[in-house]
Amino acid sequence: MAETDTEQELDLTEGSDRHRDVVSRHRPDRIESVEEQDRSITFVTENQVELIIRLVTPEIFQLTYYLEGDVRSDFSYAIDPEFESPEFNYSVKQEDKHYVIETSSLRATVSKEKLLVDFYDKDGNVLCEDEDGFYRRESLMKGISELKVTKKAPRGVRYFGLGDKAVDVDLRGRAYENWNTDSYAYERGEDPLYRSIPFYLALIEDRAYGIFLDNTYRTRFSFDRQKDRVSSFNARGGVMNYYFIYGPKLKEVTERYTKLTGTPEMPPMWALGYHQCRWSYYPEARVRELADTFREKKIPCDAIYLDIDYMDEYRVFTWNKKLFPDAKKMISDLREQGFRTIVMIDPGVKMDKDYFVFQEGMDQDFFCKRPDGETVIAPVWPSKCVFPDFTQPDVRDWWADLYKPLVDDLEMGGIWNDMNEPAVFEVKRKTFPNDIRHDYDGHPCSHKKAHNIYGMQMARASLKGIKKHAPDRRPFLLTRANFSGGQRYAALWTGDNIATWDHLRLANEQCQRLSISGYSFVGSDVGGFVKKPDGELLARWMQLSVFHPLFRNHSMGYNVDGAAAVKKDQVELQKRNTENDQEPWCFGKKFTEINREAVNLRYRLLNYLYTAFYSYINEGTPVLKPLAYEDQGDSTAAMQNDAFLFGDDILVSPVVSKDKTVVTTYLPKGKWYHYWDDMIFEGGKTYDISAPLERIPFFVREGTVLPLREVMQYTDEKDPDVLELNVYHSASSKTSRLYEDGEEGWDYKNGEYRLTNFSYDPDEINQKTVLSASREGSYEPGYESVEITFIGLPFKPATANVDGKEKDVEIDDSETVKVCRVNVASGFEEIILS
Ligand code: NBV
Repeated sequence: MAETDTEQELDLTEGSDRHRDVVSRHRPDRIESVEEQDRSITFVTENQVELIIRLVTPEIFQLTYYLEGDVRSDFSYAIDPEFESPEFNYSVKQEDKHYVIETSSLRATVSKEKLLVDFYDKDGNVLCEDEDGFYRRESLMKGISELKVTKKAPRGVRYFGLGDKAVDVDLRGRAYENWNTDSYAYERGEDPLYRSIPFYLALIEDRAYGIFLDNTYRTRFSFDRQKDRVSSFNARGGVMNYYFIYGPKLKEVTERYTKLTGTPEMPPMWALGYHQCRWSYYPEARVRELADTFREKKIPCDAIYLDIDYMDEYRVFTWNKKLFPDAKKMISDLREQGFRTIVMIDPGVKMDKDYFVFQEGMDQDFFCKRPDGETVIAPVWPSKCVFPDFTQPDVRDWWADLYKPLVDDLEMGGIWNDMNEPAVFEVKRKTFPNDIRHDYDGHPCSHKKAHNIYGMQMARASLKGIKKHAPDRRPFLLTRANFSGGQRYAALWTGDNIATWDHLRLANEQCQRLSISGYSFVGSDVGGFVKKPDGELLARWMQLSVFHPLFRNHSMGYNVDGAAAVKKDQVELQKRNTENDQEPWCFGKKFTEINREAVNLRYRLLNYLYTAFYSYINEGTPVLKPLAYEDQGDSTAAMQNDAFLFGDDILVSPVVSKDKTVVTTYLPKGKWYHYWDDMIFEGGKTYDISAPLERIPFFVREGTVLPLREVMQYTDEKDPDVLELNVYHSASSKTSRLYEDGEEGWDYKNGEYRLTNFSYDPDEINQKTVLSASREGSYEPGYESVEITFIGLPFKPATANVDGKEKDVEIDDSETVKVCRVNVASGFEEIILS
């Protein structure tokens, strides 16, 4: 096995007995001792490599490797502090060549000779085998420079996940790095990007497992890159500490990883509405005009963003009074019109002795420092900046309180954290030097270790502030940089993309990938951040993003520095320039209509999306899933990049190429209803589906009860009068659910929610079908009646029996599908159609 490092450091100059550096390498040899305690089994080899296998759940094993003299700390930012290991049985046995650890789901063997670890399912099928296993390299001058585990990558194994990598769905054949990087105008394949999620999934035949490397240093994952059937993951320091997470379903692996690293709380419903952003909307008159245009044109919208220019020369937590003379009044007027305002806060604090944030931070010694104690000063928007060390609890508390005027006094709807990789201008490296010091919550370290979690800890501090100063409202926070576990704190967008068709495809792939990597509250800059889309590209992007959890149109626009504009008295210029506009109405009447319909569709689907969030938050189920998640034994499904699942029962086939009005799409097995015309498609086949400009093709799984909400101009415009339910007939039974609550505030945590479990039970032989509903929770929704449409019935019902009473039904017996409508009370329990 070739070493991955070079031998340079040894510098064996003839005649000298001194070396530039002294390197040592470690690979475990024979096991010398084994000890078992509290679900942890410790193996020590003759050359003093120690492996601890901790059984976290029957499906999750944590593997940690140490060497003699290592400091042991199990501190992790990624693992959800609320995660609890259950009680379960397991055994440890000794065989000829191995130790065998077994739970009800998973078996791991540890070879006596080389400490190689292999994983099997309970039937003995191979899941994952060490190739070379553990390796560590360190040197006198650099300390630990490589920690690595090498595994076999058998033919046919597919790899998924790893967060936001800008590549097709299967990761095989490449290596990827995790190092949070400001990647303005990134291209397909560019790596690393803004965030680090060192978690991947593998599918071997139809068995899935995942690996989460809980290490915040720069990490690298390689999936059969050299076509040598080897995969590996390594870190540039710290401890080799990874979790093996068994499925066997891909969905279960994602769910288990997500539970381990945590989920956010239910978002406010408005955050799932449409958002409009731009760099930057100013002055106030422009923001008001924007808001009025949405309402005039009847395009629903719930949130408007203010990018950096609202600040006083980019000083965070201040306002440019010339551009926004009365922010409080503007925000409250916007609220009256149904908009939430969201403002940007960056980590860089302007160095200015007359600026309170700088003064307070300096007085309390809260900014990041160099090893010898100097404060780090680096250029970002306000030129020279200092940076809070968000890894210090006191700093986070201070930062949280800085939000009081924004969220309490001004009742800001949400906060947007940008540039928190942290991004630094002018230097090639784009960020801090490696030797900057961080507290790391009482485990002091260098930036090498803290870089990837800097943005995450900023988001954590921001969330704390928003929650503390608006305790009755649900927070909305958007962040750019993050790390595994950071999904607990903030939604995220994929960064500075470009208005090209390939970026539309990438947005689709990146959002799917983030979602299966535990991060479901995601979206892209709709229309592209850099450059201007044409009407068609924007329309297709809007249509795709109807199905992305975060639906936000954002662009660079015609970007004139706000502060400079004020100085040069050019505010009017910014106001008037429309050259690069990409709001939904900017491409003529036809496209305005198409975009309005897309946003309307989003608002129709909000209850369904909200229910998908409920599953995400409570069960870790990803909101977006590649088709491999639908049928992982189906190799055609596993190869699809464009089509994806939205929630459990909708399959979306977006148009991601120019001039295309037909999409070729594979449908996995089962029957699927084309939403637009209720045509039924038999899965397991590929179809050409008509996709005129005004429509994105999507399909509903047979047997589904799909809630559809009344379109409003913003989510809390009024209580809906009715809820519609589309019931898509299937020959066999299926359950669906609908989660509802107050859509804002915390009452749902005290039981004020309503979870309706629907069961659709057809009896085709007797030409009968039953829809039943059972409910839990005390929430009473605002609507009183439910309009139910049964679609695709194979017979023509004569009556509906609703909770024991006969009711009229309305039949629409078109040639292709039989549709039957019934109106019932919102608390109905059973409908029998016969
Ligand atoms: O604050 C300006 C932009 C913002 O609009 C964008 O969404 C961020 O990703 N920000 C980056 C800084 C400058 C980018 C060139």
